[in-house]
Amino acid sequence: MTNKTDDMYVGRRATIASFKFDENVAAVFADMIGRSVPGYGLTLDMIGIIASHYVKPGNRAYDLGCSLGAATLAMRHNVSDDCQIIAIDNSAAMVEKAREIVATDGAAAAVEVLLEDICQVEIDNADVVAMNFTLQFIAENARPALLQTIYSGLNNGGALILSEKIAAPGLAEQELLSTLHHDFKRAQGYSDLEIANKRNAIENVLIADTLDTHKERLHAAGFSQVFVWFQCLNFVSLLAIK
Ligand code: GEK
Repeated sequence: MTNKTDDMYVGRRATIASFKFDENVAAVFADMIGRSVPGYGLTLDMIGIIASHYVKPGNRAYDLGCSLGAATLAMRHNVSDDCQIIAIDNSAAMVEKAREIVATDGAAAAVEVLLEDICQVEIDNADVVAMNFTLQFIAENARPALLQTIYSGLNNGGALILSEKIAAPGLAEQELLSTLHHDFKRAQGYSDLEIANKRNAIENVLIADTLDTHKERLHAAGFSQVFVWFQCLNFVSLLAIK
């Protein structure tokens, strides 16, 4: 995978434009997400392991908001050769790069990378749907319907892997988690200015829900079992089983 260093928010500037998944972000994305999301590498490893448990030979998995296809490849390397993975993203820059990365990957399972809005696609015959840090970018009022579509498209016993940045229920906890996340990013080599610039850029773009909201929404969509399998600071991954 491409690993150009993320230097997008170095330097002082008069105004900070809203964060967009454009070609500048796509070029540094692997480095950006790896240094910004504590536990990101582990979520990928576990998506592979969870997919190997749930995706039966000949069946299908989806990666919604695939970016460069990291979760797609984690699944591809852990499912049978006759499985199919459908990876979807609505950023043309991400999809272009994801297609290149998938083409140079040697695993056998078929992968299709689609340039689509995940709120408009059909999900069908899925044993696993992975949504690794994507729901947080979907308009809040569109989230219930998307989860409903995923639920309908999953096979019985199938799994949704939902990773998200979460909001804390109280102000004190929110402040502490934000401070520790800031410390994490500083330890990854980001300066205080870069961290502040990125925070401004992403403020109204990434809208985090509380863990309770996620759980309630997943139950409302019909999922019978919903539980957290991973948490580091305010980054959580849930498994929801149909
Ligand atoms: C990973 N899962 O590396 N339709 C399709 N894609 C969308 C939409 C939408 N409506 N909205 C946002 N995206 C990846 C990381 S990144 C997370 C996912 C992050 C896409 C957007 O273009 C971007 O590629 C992705 O969702 C979110 O495991 O940057 O924190």
